[in-house]
Amino acid sequence: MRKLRIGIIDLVSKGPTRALWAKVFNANLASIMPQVVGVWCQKAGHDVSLICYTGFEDLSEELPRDLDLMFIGAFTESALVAYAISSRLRAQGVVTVLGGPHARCYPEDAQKYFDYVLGFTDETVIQDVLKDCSQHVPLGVRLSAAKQPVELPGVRERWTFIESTLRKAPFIKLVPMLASTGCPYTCSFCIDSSVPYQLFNMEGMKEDLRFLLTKFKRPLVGWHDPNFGIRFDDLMGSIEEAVPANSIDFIAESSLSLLSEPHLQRLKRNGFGALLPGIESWFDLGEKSRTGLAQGEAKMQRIAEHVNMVLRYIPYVQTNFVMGLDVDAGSEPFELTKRFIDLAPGAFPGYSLLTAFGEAAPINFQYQSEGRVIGFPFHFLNNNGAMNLRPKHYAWPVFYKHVIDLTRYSFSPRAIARRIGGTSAFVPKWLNVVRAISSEGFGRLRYYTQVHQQLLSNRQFRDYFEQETDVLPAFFQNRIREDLGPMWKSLPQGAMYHDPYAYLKSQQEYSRLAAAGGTAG
Ligand code: B12
Ligand code: SF4
Repeated sequence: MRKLRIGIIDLVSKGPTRALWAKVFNANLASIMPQVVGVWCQKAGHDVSLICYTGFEDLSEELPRDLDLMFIGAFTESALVAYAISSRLRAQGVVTVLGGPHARCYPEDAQKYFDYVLGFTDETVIQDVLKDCSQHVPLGVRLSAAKQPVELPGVRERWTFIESTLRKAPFIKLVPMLASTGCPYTCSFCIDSSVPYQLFNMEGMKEDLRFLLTKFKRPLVGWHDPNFGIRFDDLMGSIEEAVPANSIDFIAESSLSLLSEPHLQRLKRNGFGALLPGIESWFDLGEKSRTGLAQGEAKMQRIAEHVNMVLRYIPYVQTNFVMGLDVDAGSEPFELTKRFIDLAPGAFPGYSLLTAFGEAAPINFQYQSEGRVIGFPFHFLNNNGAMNLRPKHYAWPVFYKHVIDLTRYSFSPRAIARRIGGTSAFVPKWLNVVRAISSEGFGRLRYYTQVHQQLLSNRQFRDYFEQETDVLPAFFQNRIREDLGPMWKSLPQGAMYHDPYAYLKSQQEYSRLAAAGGTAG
C-alpha cells in the first residue's frame, strides 16, 4: 500500500470562538478515538497530522497540504462544521471519513457528505478504509465493527497526540483515559443502554498510570468510561497496585448506586477529586441511584442525603438531570429539583433537555413512530440548544417557563453563595462560580428566555415547534451563520436540514426486506 498523508481533526468546538472559558478549557474536551486512529494509521506506515479543533485554529493554515485522507471525529453539535470541512476537502480530491457520536447517531445523513461513515471502530475497520481509500459519491460507505473494541492503544502510544493537544490548555491539563466501554444499565435515552459492559485489560491501564507519573508531578486523568466503577474492586485494585495512593487526580462519571460510603472512602484515598453522577429523573431510573421504587419527594430526599455524603469525601460533584422526560408532568419535577438544590447545595446541577439523537437509543424508534421528533439542525443538538422531541405532558411555552424558572433558581446569587459554602476545596468553589456566571448558567438563562419569548410572540417560530411547518425560523438560521463564521460558505446546500425519521424508515425497510427473504445490507 502506498504511504498516505493523513489528517485527523478532533472537533471539540462547533465553530470559531474567542470565549475565555473555551481558551482555558476546550482542549480538555479532546476525545480518545481520534488519537487512537492516529496510532493505528502510523502503525500501518502512514504520515499522520492530528489537530484538536478548539475553535481558535485556522484550519486552512494548520492542515498540511496535499492530504490523501482526512478523518474527522464529531459530536452532532459540530456536524455542520464537519460537513463544511469535508465538502471543502472533497472538492480538492481528499477522501473524507467521519467517526464519533454523530456518525453513530445519524449515519444516513452523514453518508451524503463523507466518503466513509464509521460506527463501532476497531483496527480492522481502519485498515479497510486505508486499503480502499477512494471517494464514494453520491453516498459514502458505512462501516462498523460488530461490537466495541476489546482494547485500545493506551496513553504511552497516544502520547505525542495528547501532548500536542494539551499544549493548548493553559492551566488545567486533563489526560483522557478509558477503562471500559458499554454499561449494564438500560436508561432509555442513552446511547449505551444496549451496549454490553466490558472492562479493558487492566495491565495496560496500570502501565499508563505509571507512565503519566513520569510526565507530570501530579497528573489529572479524566475517565471517559460511560459509567466508571462498574467492576469497582478490579478497577480500584489495579489503580492501587499501579501508583502510590493519592498521587493522581481523577475525574469520572459514575452512578450513585456505585457510590456507597466504603467505595467513597476508597475513591478519596486514591485521589478521586470530581464525580458526575446521573440522577436524571425523580420519577424513573431508580435502579442506577439505588432508590428502588421510591419516587418524587421520597426519592429526592434520599438522593440529597446520598449526594451530601458523596460531598464529604469528594470535593467536586456534578449531579446530572434530564428535563422533559415522558414520566414528567406539571411543576412537580422542577420544584423537586429546586428543593434538592436547597438540600444538597454543594452539588453543581448539570441539566440536559431530553434529546432523541437519531438512532442512538432504541427508544428513539418509539419517539419517531409517535411522530414527535422535530428536525432541529444538528448544530443545536447538544442537550441544551434545542429539545428535538415534543414533550409528552407540556405545551412548549409552559415547558420553557419551567426550564427558565429552574435555571434561574439554580444560578441565583443565593444558590451560588450556598454552593460556595457547601464545597470544601478552593478550586471547586470557584469553578462552580465561573460555570454559573458563564455560558452554562447565565448564558443558558439568556438563551432559554429568548426562545420562550419567540414561542409567545412569533407565530412561525411556534409553528416550527408544533411541527406545523418545516421551515427553519430565521432565529436558528442566523445563529448557525454567526457560529460557523468563515466556514458558513463551505456548508453544503441542504445541510441545515435532515430527515428526523431516518431511523424509523431504515428499520421499516429492514423489516420489509427481511419479510421478503432478503437482507437490508
Ligand atoms: C465521555 C463522554 C464525554 C466526555 C468526553 C467527550 C469526548 N470528547 O470524548 C465529556 C464530559 C467531555 C463529554 C462532553 C460532551 N458530551 Co458526552 N459523552 C461521553 C460518554 C459518557 C462516553 C463516550 C465515550 O467516550 N465512549 C467510549 C468510546 C470508545 O466509545 P464511542 O464514543 O461509542 O466511540 C466509538 C465510535 O463512535 C468510534 N469513534 C468515536 N470517536 C471517533 C472518532 C473518529 C475519528 C473515528 C474514526 C471513530 C470514532 O469509535 C469508538 C469505538 O467503537 C457518552 C455517553 C455514553 N454512554 O456513551 C456521552 C455522549 C457521547 N456525549 C454527548 C454529548 C451531547 C456531549 C456534550 C455536547 C454535552 C454538552 N452539552 O456539553 C459535550 C460535547 C463535548 C465535545 N464537543 O467534545 C452525547 C453525544 C450525542 C451526539 N450524537 O452528539 C452522548 C452520546 C451522551 C448522550 N446524550 O446520549 N462527553
Ligand atoms: S447509567 Fe449512564 S451510561 Fe449507563 S445506560 Fe444509564 S445513562 Fe447510559
